[in-house]
Amino acid sequence: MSKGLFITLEGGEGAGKSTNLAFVQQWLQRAGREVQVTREPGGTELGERVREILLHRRDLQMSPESEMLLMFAARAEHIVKIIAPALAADKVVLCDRFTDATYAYQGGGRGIPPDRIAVIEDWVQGDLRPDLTLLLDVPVAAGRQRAGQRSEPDRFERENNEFFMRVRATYLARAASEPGRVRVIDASQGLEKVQRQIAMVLEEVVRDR
Ligand code: T5A
Repeated sequence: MSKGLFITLEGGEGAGKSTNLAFVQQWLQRAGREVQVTREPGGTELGERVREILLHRRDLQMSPESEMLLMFAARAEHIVKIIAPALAADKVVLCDRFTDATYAYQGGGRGIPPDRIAVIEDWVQGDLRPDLTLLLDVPVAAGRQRAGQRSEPDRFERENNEFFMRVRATYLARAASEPGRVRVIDASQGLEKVQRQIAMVLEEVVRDR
């Protein structure tokens, strides 16, 4: 049986995903695992081009449905080229965002019904789902303040607080409905405390797998 493990990192703006990704990677490597780090949207040549359109092409208007389908187009390529082969080679795939982000941003944020997202999820992913999702949770105002230090906001970062409150609520609802897979990390604390929480979850979930 494959020992591959699929771990995703999720959270709203300024939650600290990039900051903590390296910590998770190092933890896994110290535990003797081979790690494939990747991200969404992105991870492949096509995916990175789609990411550029989704995040940085301010001149392009798109409907919520087009936005969602572009996320899944990038994801389909990502699964075939990167994720599935790495899992088949018994690696740990550590992915910065995955389909929970589609439910949170295109579902909660843009208002696409979750059952419509689920249809595409099943079609594109088959039975592929993350084994573990670390949801870095921070109140919207605090997260936006952290993210606000960055110079040029992307297309999502220009949305208003209500949008990000819906995103956060959707993430938390998903965590409540799948508590075994989605572990909520209180990311409003200092970095040391955040990483202590992450290490405890990794210890519990990953150590023996
Ligand atoms: N998207 C994505 C969708 O809409 N649908 C989808 O299906 C998918 C896959 C992707 C965008 O695409 C959307 C969601 C996103 O808007 P992204 O690059 O993944 O973009 O998203 P960002 O939210 O911009 O992610 P980052 O990882 O770049 O930023 P974060 O999570 O905001 O984190 P980070 O680490 O850069 O931290 C921000 C600042 O906070 C500080 C850091 O030092 C940094 O300055 N910080 C802390 N400060 C104090 N205490 C802590 N505990 C701290 N943790 C971090």
